[in-house]
Amino acid sequence: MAIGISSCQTETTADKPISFTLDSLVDSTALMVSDSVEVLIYPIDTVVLQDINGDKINDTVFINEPSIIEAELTCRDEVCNTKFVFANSTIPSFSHEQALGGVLANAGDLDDDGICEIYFVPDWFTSNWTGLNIYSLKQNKWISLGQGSIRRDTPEMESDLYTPYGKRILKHKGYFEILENVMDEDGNEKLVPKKFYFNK
Ligand SMILES: [Ca+2]
Ligand SMILES: [Ca+2]
Repeated sequence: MAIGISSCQTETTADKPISFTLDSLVDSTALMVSDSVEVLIYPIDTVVLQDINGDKINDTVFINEPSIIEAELTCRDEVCNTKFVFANSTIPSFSHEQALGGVLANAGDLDDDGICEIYFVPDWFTSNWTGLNIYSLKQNKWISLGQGSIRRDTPEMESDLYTPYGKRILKHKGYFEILENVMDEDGNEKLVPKKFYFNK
């Protein structure tokens, strides 16, 4: 039926009412297109990390979150890259994939080289399982020192399984530990220290 009407109109293109109809079609299409063009939002979070590089000046970092497509639970860049840019441009920027921003904080100087390590816990679309990542500035480059599987810090849960991030990092001579959430074979969850030794 629709095809019949369409071919009928094609046969009478010279007709004014039809050209009018075409114009309004174009107009409404234009309107639809402009309505569907979304404004891309790249949220930026600002965090002060105290003094990271030992120059006695607190260091500020801008956390550039990826732009997301909420309905699809995906990111426009496909890898959900979160980028960290320091206000002090002598500190290099770095990025972490599979992260919608997250918590970035000072982890203290874990290896006693005068520069503080930092930890990053990514945000994600779903789930309260995440990773605690330790980054260290070595030869002007941020490198990963280790990662542990944890649950998000959720104070209302009032359980050790939701221990705050900073308290999960334990400094020792020559190594550090991350308290991970681990399931044993009986399905019981507990905190287990995961050791990371410093390369010497
Ligand atoms: Ca500093
Ligand atoms: Ca250090």
